[in-house]
Amino acid sequence: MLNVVIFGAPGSGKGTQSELIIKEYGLDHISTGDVLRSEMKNETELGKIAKDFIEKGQLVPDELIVNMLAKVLDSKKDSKGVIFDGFPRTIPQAEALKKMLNERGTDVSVMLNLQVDEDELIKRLLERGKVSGRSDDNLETIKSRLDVYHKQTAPLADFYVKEGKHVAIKGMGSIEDIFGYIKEAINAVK
Ligand code: B4P
Repeated sequence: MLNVVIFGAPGSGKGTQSELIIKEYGLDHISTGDVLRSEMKNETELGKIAKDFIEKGQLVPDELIVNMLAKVLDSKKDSKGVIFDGFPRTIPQAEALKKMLNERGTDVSVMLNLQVDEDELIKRLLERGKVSGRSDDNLETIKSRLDVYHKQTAPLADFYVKEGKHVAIKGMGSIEDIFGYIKEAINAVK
């Protein structure tokens, strides 16, 4: 299986690039952000809990995310590979993902770390906020999301460096150029 983790700060283009990767490689897509937004829309128990965290720009607790992910992963049993978009976001999530994949006889193939300057991230998210209707795309929440990213998520890069899976990707410039760098990284492990 070709399992790709797409990683980066909020607004770094994980969702945008995932769509192109799916088209090119025929992978299944698991976006924890999308799953959580759908749970919120349907006002499920998980959605109600997640809403409080997301609106404050905080991460949803690991246990809830890991249980949610295990269920989604089981629904993709016959897949030729998965792109994990927005997951893992903490070390415990990365450890849980490794265990879940190993139990299914597979592992992460590559982790793509999108590198984007902070000013550009804020600009993109404010721009998206004008049309997305997302309650977390406002300046105050964006700032706390970036703070949470630096404290809880960025240290995860080292986890994948140690696993020998980490590839830094220049995430500034045109969407097509960035996708070109991503294809090089995926083709090297496929
Ligand atoms: P996510 O849904 O994962 O979203 P994101 O980090 O905000 O955005 P992404 O990087 O996908 O940006 P996009 O491509 O859309 O998370 C939302 C929240 O859910 C989190 O804050 C957290 O609370 C919760 N959550 C999710 N997963 C979790 C987990 N595992 N554990 C705990 N909590 C979790 O790009 C952004 C914008 O930039 C778009 O408008 C796009 O058009 C634009 N753009 C993209 N590439 C561009 C480029 N090259 N140039 C110019 N603009 C570009």
